[in-house]
Amino acid sequence: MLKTFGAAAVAVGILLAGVLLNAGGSAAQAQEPAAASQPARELTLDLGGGASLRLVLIPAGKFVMGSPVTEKGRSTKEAGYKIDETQHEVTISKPFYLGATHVTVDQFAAFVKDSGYQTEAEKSGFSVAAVIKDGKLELKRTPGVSWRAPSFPQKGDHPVVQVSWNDACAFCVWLTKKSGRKVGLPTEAQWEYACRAGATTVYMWGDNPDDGRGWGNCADQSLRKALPNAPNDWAFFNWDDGYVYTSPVGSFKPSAWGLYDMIGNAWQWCQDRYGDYDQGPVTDPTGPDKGAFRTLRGGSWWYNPRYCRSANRFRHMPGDRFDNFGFRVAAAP
Ligand SMILES: [Ca+2]
Repeated sequence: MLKTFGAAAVAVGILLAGVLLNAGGSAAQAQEPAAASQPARELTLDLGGGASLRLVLIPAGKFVMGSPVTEKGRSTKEAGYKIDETQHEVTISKPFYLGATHVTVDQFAAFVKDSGYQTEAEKSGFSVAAVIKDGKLELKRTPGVSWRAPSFPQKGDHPVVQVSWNDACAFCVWLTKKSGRKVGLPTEAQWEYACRAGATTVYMWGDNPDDGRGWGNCADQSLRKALPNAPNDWAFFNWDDGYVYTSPVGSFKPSAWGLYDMIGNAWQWCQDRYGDYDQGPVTDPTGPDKGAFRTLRGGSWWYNPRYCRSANRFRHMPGDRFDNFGFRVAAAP
């Protein structure tokens, strides 16, 4: 289900300078005193206007990225999918900070207020809205839809949506300037490492999607009730998380590493271009050098168990934005 992004709302946006985080130790800020001790467990960045953004320290370490061929829901050639989750060992050589939650509407508003930035949806005057009508979810190119007005009500503590990869990078460039600290989108490897938080199972809570109650806001029974006429092959989690659309960030259980909503709520843009993984063991991979698509992770409020797996990969053009595309930021210690 839910793979039907037919109308790719491609807007060629500003091309931002790379905001890659883990390319090396150069990410550390020169003006900071050489730390004799470990970086602090948490970091809070001031966004101005009373808004702030909290990040948690993710330790350096090693993990197996991707999924075993036996994993239920994994892409198969038979199902017409690309095999893109080949398991390989990844070393994350340095600790890094990752946003405890998605960037919220209020946090994004602080950026817009300070910078005057207009998102790609705003500049082009339209976006693709996810509209529930006659018991079905439809994607419609709609004038006036943007992060300020997605196609459902949101409050300030919900994840900002209708933001493109370019928009998310613009936020990171702004916050880098404002905070004096290198801020960017996480790489796919950083994201999956942090999502797993040591777990080797399909989901951070285990292998069974039905055990995920209380962990996040996905395509659950609330959404199912709103979509009585959904196609028969659409799958839903068997639990009810109470939300049809997005939920306030931090509403569900944090992971073992203190991160909220790594699965569900809104897709999270990652830095990398989409492509095949390296075959062998790698350290701090940053994705392929070429390729039009950028990656997203984590599933969202309208995505089913298959798409909410820790190893699942999703991709879109950097100008695309939808009612379930958001992001969280990473920062160097
Ligand atoms: Ca839900």
